[in-house]
Formats: sequence, structure tokens, C-alpha cells
Amino acid sequence: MKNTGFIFDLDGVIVDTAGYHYLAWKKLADELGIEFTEEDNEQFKGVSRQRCLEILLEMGNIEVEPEQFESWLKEKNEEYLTYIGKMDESEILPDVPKVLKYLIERNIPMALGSASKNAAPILEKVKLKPYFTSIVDGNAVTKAKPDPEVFLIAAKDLGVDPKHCIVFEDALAGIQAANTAGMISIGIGDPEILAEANFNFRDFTEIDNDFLNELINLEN
Ligand code: B16
Ligand code: MG
Repeated sequence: MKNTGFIFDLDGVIVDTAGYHYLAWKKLADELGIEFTEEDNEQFKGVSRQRCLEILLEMGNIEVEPEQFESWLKEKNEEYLTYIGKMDESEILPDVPKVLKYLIERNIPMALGSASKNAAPILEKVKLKPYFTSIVDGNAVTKAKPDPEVFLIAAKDLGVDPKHCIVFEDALAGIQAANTAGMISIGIGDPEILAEANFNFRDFTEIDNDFLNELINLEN
């Protein structure tokens, strides 16, 4: 039988930490006198911390020295970590554990492929870390999505041919990264935004075992 691997993004797929990112960015934006709304926060999804701060400063027409930039990055992350520290299993998105259990019972190797440098502690807080053979996060990559690097490293770690990898993603850049890697992309969220995905679902409650079996046995 063909070896299939499953790769999951974190924020927006397994847990919804976008609200915490928003609160932490909003606090910094307020300090800097930059208007920052939840709508603005949409463009931060799936984007690296560094790039988020660059965008925020562009919004406020602020230019800074590298040292100040690093200090604001640190400040934002420390605020974000105060929220992460309080997370527990109740914040796992609906039916995610059901899907992870189904796959692990069938010995399907799974990896995390996230832009977040906080991915491992978050998985620990929500007690899902044992499901993943490999965690490829913002510390492991040099190029951000839509570059396929994160997913290609995950495939290598799993020992699975990229064309036999299935990627679950909530950000368009992530879908594009999966497609460029030659993987099967599954959009979780708004099907219009994620129209480039091979398959689309609003969330995991729409994914049943028949579909998972189809993915496991997909001839591609
Ligand atoms: P951190 P994902 C992404 O997670 C978030 O969607 C994005 O908003 C955040 O800026 C990025 O992680 C970096 O996070 O500050 O924790 O390193 O969707 O790629 O799992
Ligand atoms: Mg995401």
C-alpha cells in the first residue's frame, strides 16, 4: 500500500489563536498610535511574526532601527504568550481530535506545518503533541508560505513522497505552498478565499471517515 502523510497547519486549523494574535498586536498598535482592526488582522493570518510587524509599521508609516524592531517583536510575543499560557483542550477546533484519532489508529504519519514559532508549546497546552511525528514551525523554516519549504520539510520528516501528502490549511498562502509542493491541498474556511484548494470544507465537522479513506487511498 502507498504511504500517505497528513500535514496540518496550526492557527485556524487545529486551534484558533488568531484572536490572541489580534489582542497582542492591537496592544502594540495602540501604544504606537496605529489604528488596527480585526479586519486588518485578517491579513496577518499565516504570516510570520516579523512580516506582521513590517505590515503594521507600514500602516502607521513608521520606520525603525533594527534594535527597536526586535524589541517590539519581543513585546508583542510576550503579550501573546500570556494568552497562550491559559489555553487548554477546550480551544481545539470542533472534530479535530476525531480526525487525528482516526488517522493515528490507522498508523498514518502526521506532521504540523505552521508559521508560528510558538507551535510546540501550543500543541502541548492543548495536549495534541503526541499525535505528531514531526513539528515544522517558524523556527525551522527560512522561507515563509507561499514558499513550499515548510511542507517539504514535513514530508521529508515523515518519509513520505510530497505527492502523497495531504495538507490542511486556512490561509491562501498555505494552500499555494501545498500546491507548489505538489501535495493535495484542503482548504479549511471560506471556500471563496481558498478557491485554489483541491478540496474545501468550512471546518472538520464536514469531514467524514469516507473522505479520509478516500484521501488515504488517493492515487495521484
Ligand atoms: P508566532 P499558522 C501563524 O500560524 C498565524 O496564523 C500568524 O497570524 C502568526 O503571525 C504566525 O503564525 C507566527 O506566529 O508569532 O507565534 O511565531 O497559521 O501558520 O499556524
Ligand atoms: Mg493558519
